[in-house]
Amino acid sequence: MSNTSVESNTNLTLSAAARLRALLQSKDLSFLMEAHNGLTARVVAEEGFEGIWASGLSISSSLGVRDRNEASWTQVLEVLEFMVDSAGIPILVDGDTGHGDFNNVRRFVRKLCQRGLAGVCIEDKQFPKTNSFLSEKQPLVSIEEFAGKIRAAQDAKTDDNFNVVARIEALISGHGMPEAIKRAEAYHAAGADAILIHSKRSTASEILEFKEIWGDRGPVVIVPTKYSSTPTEVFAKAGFSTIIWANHNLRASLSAVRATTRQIYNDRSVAALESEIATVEEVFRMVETAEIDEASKRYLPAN
Ligand code: SPV
Ligand code: MG
Repeated sequence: MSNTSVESNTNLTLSAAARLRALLQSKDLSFLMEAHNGLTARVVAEEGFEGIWASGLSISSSLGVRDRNEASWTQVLEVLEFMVDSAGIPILVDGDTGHGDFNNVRRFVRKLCQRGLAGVCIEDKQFPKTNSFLSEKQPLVSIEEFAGKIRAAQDAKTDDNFNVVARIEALISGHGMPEAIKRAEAYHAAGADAILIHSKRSTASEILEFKEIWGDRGPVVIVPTKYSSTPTEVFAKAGFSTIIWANHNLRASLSAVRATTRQIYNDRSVAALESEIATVEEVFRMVETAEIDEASKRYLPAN
């Protein structure tokens, strides 16, 4: 566990957006770890990650709804605000399609800037989106329409360092490499700070081919969920900017909660679990409960 605290992280001179920008632009491979609420954001920061992926799949699933814009964007914003408050490291928001047209994108981006989010990733599918691993041939918006959304996001941001990542779904939707490259060029020209090329193949061949053609025209972000067995070194060598580990805390939580609930139900007792699960003291520590006692000394009357 790294020695991080919300206090020390938020006091760094660079804004969260500037720190994410540095990660995206760094020659070294960077990593964003998924979180979906304030507590998981805190875990990710404590374990040493330099940035967070606020996953749409994970946030919506943790709310018990589908990754299909069922949670409204203001409901997502509420979750993001808790994450910013507890993380202290930059958060890249999974902005889905931008929650509508260019105008929704503008309002969403302004709100993300106001709440201290470091960047947004928007994808070139149609609203309401559905998760990329579901169904074939999901419809895309035109290149022109999506380029307009990127320009709208860049024009709307109120922090110059806020990052706009353009996510290409052409490979996911079966449109092939030439279309993916064409889209990357258009989104780059429209001002995207980075391209996220998504793939649902079980090998990395597709995204490696994309990177080979794309070269070093701008940072490229990948999400190795389906091609998870490819060694990370391969991505580093190919010159990718950033890897997103997109949903693993949500999936780990689901397994742990399922196993715990099942065991308690079957045992009709919690005795066997006590040594396996986080202590109540650890929960108090994670949310800095002791700080209240310190503050009480400063702010409450002595008697
Ligand atoms: C998410 O984490 O919500 C993503 C990544 O968008 S994926 O689920 O792979 O599409
Ligand atoms: Mg998503």
